Amino acid sequence: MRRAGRELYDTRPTAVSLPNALRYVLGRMEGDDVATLRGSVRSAASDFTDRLDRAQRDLGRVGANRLRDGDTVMTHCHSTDALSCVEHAVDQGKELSAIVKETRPRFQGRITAGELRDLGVDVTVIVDNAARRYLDDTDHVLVGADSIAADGGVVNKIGTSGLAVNARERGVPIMVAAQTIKLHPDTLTGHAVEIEMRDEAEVLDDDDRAEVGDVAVRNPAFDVTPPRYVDAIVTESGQFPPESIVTLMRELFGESVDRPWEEPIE
Ligand code: RUB
Repeated sequence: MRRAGRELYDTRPTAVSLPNALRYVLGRMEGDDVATLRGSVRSAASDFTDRLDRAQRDLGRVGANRLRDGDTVMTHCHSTDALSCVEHAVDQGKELSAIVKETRPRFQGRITAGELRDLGVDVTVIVDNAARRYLDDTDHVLVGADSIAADGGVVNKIGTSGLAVNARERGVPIMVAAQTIKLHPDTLTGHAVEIEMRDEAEVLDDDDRAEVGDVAVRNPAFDVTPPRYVDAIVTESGQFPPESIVTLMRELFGESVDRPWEEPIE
């Protein structure tokens, strides 16, 4: 299990939900024989997924309270936490519209567009570069997070920070929907969140490359939105101004953070 944990840990460096999940499950692994060990892991994994489902529902109820009937939200990427806020608002009988950024290079915005439409939301898809133009028609920017740092910085899909700066300039509030599993405990001790760099072929494929020629390509998957551009972080424990998220982080993790996947394999 620890070996599998290490392999999982190494898959993606930015989203902290993965190490936090490993912390939860491997930290509860106990027993002297295989059957007991297996049982403890299975039961921890099932508790964990139940808690996730509950947290997403609770968070959705909190986020929905910020949305009024007739509001338009602008989204970036695809976040199930952000969608939970919209879903609960719709359940409360509010009619909502959404302006959905397509989110190059992997177009996760298309998933968001389809799911919002299925919820009965009036959806308009735009290219990422059109966001500023449509901010005047927007009541809330609503995004998720891959990690939240102790200073309240929000790590999310590349393009979130530019959207937040533009939204602030247009006076549109920025709401981040993020379960507490997105709080990054390593940042309590000064570590920075590593930003995943992805394959350049996602930006220029072989045909594009043949046309454009020998140029450098950079494809960071995430960026950091400084806390001053974020109005509220909505969690299952209520909403927080980004600057006070550190209090919640200390409550949940204390000062020391376990890394059970790194413990020696006997
Ligand atoms: C996904 C992404 C999402 C957050 C939040 O990036 O940036 O906004 O992960 O999602 P990628 P959720 O597609 O590269 O994984 O709220 O569902 O956890």
